[in-house]
Amino acid sequence: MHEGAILICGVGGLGCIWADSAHRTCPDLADLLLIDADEASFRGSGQAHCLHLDAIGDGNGAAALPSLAAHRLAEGLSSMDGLLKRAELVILMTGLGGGTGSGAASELARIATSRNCLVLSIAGLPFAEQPLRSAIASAALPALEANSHVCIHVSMERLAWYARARNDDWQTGSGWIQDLIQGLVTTLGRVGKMNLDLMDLRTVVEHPGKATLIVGVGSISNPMEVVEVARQSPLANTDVTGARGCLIQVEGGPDMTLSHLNEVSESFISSLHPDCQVLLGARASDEMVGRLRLVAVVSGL
Ligand SMILES: Nc1nc2c(ncn2[C@@H]2O[C@H](COP(=O)(O)OP(=O)(O)OP(=O)(O)O)[C@@H](O)[C@H]2O)c(=O)[nH]1
Ligand SMILES: [Mg+2]
Repeated sequence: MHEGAILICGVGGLGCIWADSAHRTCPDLADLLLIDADEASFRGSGQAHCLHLDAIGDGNGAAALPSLAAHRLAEGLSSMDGLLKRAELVILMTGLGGGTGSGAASELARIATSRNCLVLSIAGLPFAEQPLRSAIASAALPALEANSHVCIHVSMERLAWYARARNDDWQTGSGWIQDLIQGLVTTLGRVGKMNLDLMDLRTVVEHPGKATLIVGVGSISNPMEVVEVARQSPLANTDVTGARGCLIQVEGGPDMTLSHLNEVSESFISSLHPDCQVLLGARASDEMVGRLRLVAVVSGL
C-alpha cells in the first residue's frame, strides 16, 4: 500500500455496502475496512479488511444497541492497528438509525482523529416514515459530527429519489456516493496536472464553520450542466453561498481544455464568498474521455 494512505471504511450494513461499492471505483488507491456485527456484510468483498463486532460469536449481528457497538469497536480495533497507523485520511460511511453504525461510527471517528487522521464522514439519515430509526440517528449524529473534520448528511429519501431518476439503486448510493469517492480519492491519491494533496484538504477543512463535499459529473459538451448537477447533489440542507474555503478539482479526459477547466471552476466559485480561499486542481485521464467531473470540498459555511 502507498504512502499517505487513504482508508475507506464502512460501518454497519448500509455503510459496508456504500464503502464496498465506492472502493470498487478506486481499488488501487485506497484501503477498505468493513465493520459490522453481521458477517453477511463481508461477503463478496475480497480485498477488504473486516472487523466483526459480534463478540459473542453467534454471527447474527447482535450489536443492536449503539452503546454495545461502540464498546465492541474500541475493543476490536486494536487488531486493525497497522491499518490505522498508515491512514492519513479516513473516509467513513455509515447509515444511522440501526445499532452498529449509530454506535460504532462516532467511536471510530474519535479514535482516528485522536491518531491524527483527517476524518471525513458520510452519514445516511433514515427515511421520515421510520420514527424510531430517526430518533436513534438524531441521538447519534452529534458525536459523529464532533469527531469528524467534515461530516456530510445524506438524506436516504433524497438518495432514493435521485436513484429513481438515474435508474440506479439507492442502497448502493445511487451512483452518487461512488462518484463522490472516486473523485475525491483520485484527486488526492494520484498526481494530476495541477496537484492537490492531503495538506490542501487539511488547509480547507480547518476554516471554522461547517464543511461539505460536492460532486457533479456530465458530458464535456455541456460544462455548465456539470456545475448544475454538482449544486444539486443529494445532500441535506447544503447551501454553499458565502463559503470561505474551497478545494476544487476538475477532471476530464485528454479532450479537456483550459477553457473547460475555467468555465467549470469559475462558475462554481462565483457562488462562494468573494474572499474565499480557493485551491484548484485538475487532472486528465483516459477513462474520463468525453466527460467532466467536478469535486469540491467547501468549508467555512
Ligand atoms: N427503508 C429501508 N431503509 C433501510 C434499509 N436498509 C437500511 N435502511 C436504513 O439505513 C439505516 C441503517 O441501517 P443498517 O446499516 O442496516 O444498520 P446497522 O448499522 O447495520 O445496525 P444494526 O443492524 O441494527 O446493528 C436504517 O436506519 C434505515 O433507515 C431498507 O432495506 N429499507
Ligand atoms: Mg446491520
